[in-house]
Amino acid sequence: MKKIILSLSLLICVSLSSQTYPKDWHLNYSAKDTALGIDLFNALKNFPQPATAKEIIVAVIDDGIDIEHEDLKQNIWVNPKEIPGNSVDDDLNGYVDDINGWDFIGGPQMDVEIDNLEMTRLLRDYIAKYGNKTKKEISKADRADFARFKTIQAEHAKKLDEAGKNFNTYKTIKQFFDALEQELETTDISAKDLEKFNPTKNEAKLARKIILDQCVGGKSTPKDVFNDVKDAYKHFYASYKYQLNLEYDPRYIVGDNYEDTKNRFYGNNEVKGPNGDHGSHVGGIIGAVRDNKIGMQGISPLVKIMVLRVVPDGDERDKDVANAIRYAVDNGAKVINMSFGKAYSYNKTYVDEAFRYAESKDVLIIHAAGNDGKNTDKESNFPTPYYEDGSLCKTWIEVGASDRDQNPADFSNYGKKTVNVFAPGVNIYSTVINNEYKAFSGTSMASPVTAGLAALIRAYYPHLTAIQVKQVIEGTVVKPTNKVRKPGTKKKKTKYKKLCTTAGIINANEALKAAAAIK
Ligand SMILES: [Ca+2]
Ligand SMILES: [Ca+2]
Ligand SMILES: [Ca+2]
Ligand SMILES: [Ca+2]
Repeated sequence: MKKIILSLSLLICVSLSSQTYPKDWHLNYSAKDTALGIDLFNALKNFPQPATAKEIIVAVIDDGIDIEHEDLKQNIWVNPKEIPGNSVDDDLNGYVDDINGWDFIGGPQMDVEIDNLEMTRLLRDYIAKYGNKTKKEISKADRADFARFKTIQAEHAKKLDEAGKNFNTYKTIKQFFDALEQELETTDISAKDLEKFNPTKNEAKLARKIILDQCVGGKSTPKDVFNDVKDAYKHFYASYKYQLNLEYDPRYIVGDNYEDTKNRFYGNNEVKGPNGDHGSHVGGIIGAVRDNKIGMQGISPLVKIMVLRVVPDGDERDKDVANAIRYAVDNGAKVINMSFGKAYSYNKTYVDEAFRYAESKDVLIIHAAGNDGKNTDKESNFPTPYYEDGSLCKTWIEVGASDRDQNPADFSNYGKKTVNVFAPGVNIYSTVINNEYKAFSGTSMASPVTAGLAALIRAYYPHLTAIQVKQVIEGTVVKPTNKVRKPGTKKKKTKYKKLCTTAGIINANEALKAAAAIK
């Protein structure tokens, strides 16, 4: 599931104000401006592009990308051997008219927008298998499986209950806000003007009060609060009505035989999908056009973004993740970014096989650690670099998120054994659909900062293997030694060495220095 850290709960709404964060802070390294990013500007100055440099394809497995975006278009991968629009699979890779990548969650008629959480899909299968059987009726061989069923069932019931309550709360709040918007005829109003406005309806009066309370101190505008409420309503609507709904299964849209993992060839070639904000943001961090004086700057100047649409509003499916990995590897990607994750896996064996394939083909995999403020040494965030036999994928980097002060983000997952590095992931300004730009926070943003650096290193020093690039990035982190707030807690203190394997935050200048020294 892709998770942008939005201020979803209005009642504790603190709009993340992008104004207080310099737009390119994540590329800088300035204590004076409290913009402690990856020091890319110095890196590019200190290490000019070698004559042997070559363009690197980065596959972005996400919810789609706006390939027409003014600041992305030039850097979107184009399949050189495929003729567009002739309904022929010219390059014989199994995908018809795959010009910029592939959409694994689309069908002949439309695309999947919202899907279940994995726990919902697992529970549906378990109910079919065990129904109302009690523990006594279960054979010894099935006991462990049955226990997993019961755990998932209890967790699902709890989530559904919470989602239902939140949905009803926001339904009411949204009615208030809609009433106010109707009277105002806009949401684009200053707090000052809203203060002078006298709504007639009681509902609108309540909304006005909520908004003005949120705008105290000037960190949020009324428009921010309107948008927060709309986003929160949409979020809980999707989660209650679809993601957790056992009756809802959108896979018919794709039309594949879902259980048949041998067939990798399904989906459609339209890669933007119904939204694509998240994927476009991720793509921009890696490879927005650097020298065009518009929008923002990506990290690598020599990059093409391959678009693989796999992530719905809900949990991505293992089958699609595995097939996207194989597509990326077979069509030339040297780095794969995965800014998604989930609490349960449906078919880990199948995903493992795809990662083993990527590892064997020298492809680097960068994965977001997740946004639950939890320790992934104890609770997995799938996919994981650990194969079922316990061995480790050697070309994988797991990434937590840091802020402009080099603190770990309070939402970031961490793990002394399971997270490798931290990278900037708070208020990152980047591209979203329809030629727009927004600041998002999440390990979803920290992962492409790392993937961008990996792409830069592989572009400048193409003789380095994926394992060497991983070693370079991990071996050159900046290691803050001070005590920092432990993610997911209010007051607990910890140190970076307890949060990840390398004890630090990635740094482009140090990484290029180390990479240049490898002959
Ligand atoms: Ca093709
Ligand atoms: Ca074609
Ligand atoms: Ca599509
Ligand atoms: Ca630009």
